[in-house]
Amino acid sequence: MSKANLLDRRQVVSTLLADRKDALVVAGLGASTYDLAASGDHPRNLYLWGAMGGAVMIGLGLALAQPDLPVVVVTGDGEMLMGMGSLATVGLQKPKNLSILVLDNEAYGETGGQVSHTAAAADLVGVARACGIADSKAISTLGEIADFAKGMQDVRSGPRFANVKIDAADLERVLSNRDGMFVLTRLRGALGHAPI
Ligand SMILES: Cc1ncc(C[n+]2csc(CCOP(=O)(O)OP(=O)(O)O)c2C)c(N)n1
Ligand SMILES: [Mg+2]
Repeated sequence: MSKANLLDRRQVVSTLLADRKDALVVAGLGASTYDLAASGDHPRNLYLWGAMGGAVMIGLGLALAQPDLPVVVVTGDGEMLMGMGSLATVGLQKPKNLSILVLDNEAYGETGGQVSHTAAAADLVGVARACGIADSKAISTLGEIADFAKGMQDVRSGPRFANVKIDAADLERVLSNRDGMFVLTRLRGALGHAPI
């Protein structure tokens, strides 16, 4: 695909979450968290301001704890590369309600746009599939994002993984609440649980 056709990350995330219903959403640190905040704050959003490499493992924990709710992880290629081993655990556990979407700008955008491994040989779709996530694919259109969003509502057909090549533009930061306890307590409250 030519660079001109690459998707805008904010459009991807707002399309993904346009009809999110009860979904729990985990965003990787940095730009994915800004994208999630830009699509609208929500008590079922879990923003990561750190924990690079932890997004899928956190999503997996939520998915196993809440098997009747859709859980979606939206993260960057750099974050996913750091937490690549978590795909092996997802492939082992096969949580049917977990969906993972990687926003792949082939760069560590947050820290200055250093070129990432996905610009060369690293194929995250191939890794996810080889780890046992059979429903793993590359996505390149908003229509496919909308289909992925429909799929993620089916808590009996996952896990699923998709990698979408996105425009590497460095967009204005939309900041979510940075207090981790607040975000976590709010999410627990939305699920009917008392604060920790
Ligand atoms: C353990 C650790 N190493 C490095 C960093 C610095 N860091 C923060 S965001 C980031 C890049 C994230 O890249 P990616 O997930 O691809 O997100 P993008 O900004 O490109 O969307 C890095 C290296 C960090 N926060 N934690
Ligand atoms: Mg990136």
